[in-house]
Amino acid sequence: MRVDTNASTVARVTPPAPLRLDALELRLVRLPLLEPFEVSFGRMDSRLLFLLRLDAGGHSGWGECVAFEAPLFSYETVGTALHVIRDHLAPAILGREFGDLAALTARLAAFKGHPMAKAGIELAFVDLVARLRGEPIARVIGGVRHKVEVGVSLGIQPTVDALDERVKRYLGLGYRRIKLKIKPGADVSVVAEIRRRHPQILLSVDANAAYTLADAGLLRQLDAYDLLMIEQPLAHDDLLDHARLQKDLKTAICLDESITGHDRARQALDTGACRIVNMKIGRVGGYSEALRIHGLCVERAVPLWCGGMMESGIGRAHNVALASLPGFTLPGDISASRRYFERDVIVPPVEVAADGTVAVPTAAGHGFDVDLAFLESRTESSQRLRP
Ligand code: OSB
Ligand code: MG
Repeated sequence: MRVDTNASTVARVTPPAPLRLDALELRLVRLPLLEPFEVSFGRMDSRLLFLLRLDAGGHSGWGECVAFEAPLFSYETVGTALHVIRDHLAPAILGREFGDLAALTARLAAFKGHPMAKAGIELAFVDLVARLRGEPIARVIGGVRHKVEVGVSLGIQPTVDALDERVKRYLGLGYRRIKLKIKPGADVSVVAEIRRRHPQILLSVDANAAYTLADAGLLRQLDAYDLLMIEQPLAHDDLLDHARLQKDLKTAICLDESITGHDRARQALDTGACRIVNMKIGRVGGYSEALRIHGLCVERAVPLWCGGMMESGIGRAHNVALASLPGFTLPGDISASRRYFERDVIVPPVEVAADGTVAVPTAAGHGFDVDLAFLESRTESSQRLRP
């Protein structure tokens, strides 16, 4: 398949008529996690969700800013995103007309960095455009699948038995790939034992930047366990050391944190820093950049999959739409709502079918109803921005 990566030929996300943006609502909602989630940089017991509603001409679209509370994944936080959106991005777009997504992206591009803040706005814009067109987001962006394959990301556990109990649970639910979070001291021996107990499964690990090149010997030991990939072993902003490491590893490196946009993805592939790409719309700054990276990966036949940021159903629904694009060839970290939350902010919740897939919604926009009463009951703060 040949897909043109020229930005101008990426699917144009166009409303029926130019959209004048009337208001932007920013809402912080806290949901408890069903169980704590531990990764190499820390542990979370609840998720502070940052939801955005963009209004235009009496219609609205929903987005989610996936930043965490602390700058442990990347430099962004809920606090920095709130500031950047309220004081810079919203004033630049509210009261203005946009003929398509590219125009919105161009307007936001003047501001350096802060991809998760920008993406929150782009998500709401694309939901709004799709609703106005009466089409699901997947169709608007060029999706081709009716369902997407999913895997699960399992947090670090106190014992291998506790981890294995979860591996079995999610395999039993149909999930097609198991990803184990690792950190120094909880890596090779854990992977060895899970692989011994499950010789055939699609298995990967994610270090969330916990190692350095000095650990190359340890990371090479992972080559013995037939892993699909090692995700982000080295620093969050590194490419060059990953390229050196990849030369010495049989296992494919997948970059997550390091891929902050299209040019970084291109540089990663040009230098051999990774053989697989993790896509997160938030991390790369929104749909426009995500679509360009998708085109790049298709053009170069690089395996691509959709990562997750423990999103509410709103961000999750956007991920499902994105993963319906043809270049998403590996199972995504797109779990069911109940993998993290007892109750989600959308109805119905996202469900994983017994065959390890999530259905791509066919209703307009992101395809779900937002449970406004529940949202209101869990809201810690909200503000409505106007031109
Ligand atoms: O690196 O993908 C990651 C969770 C928190 C921070 C970083 C990551 C993750 C996950 C969970 O792996 C993905 C999900 O289920 O949403
Ligand atoms: Mg990751």
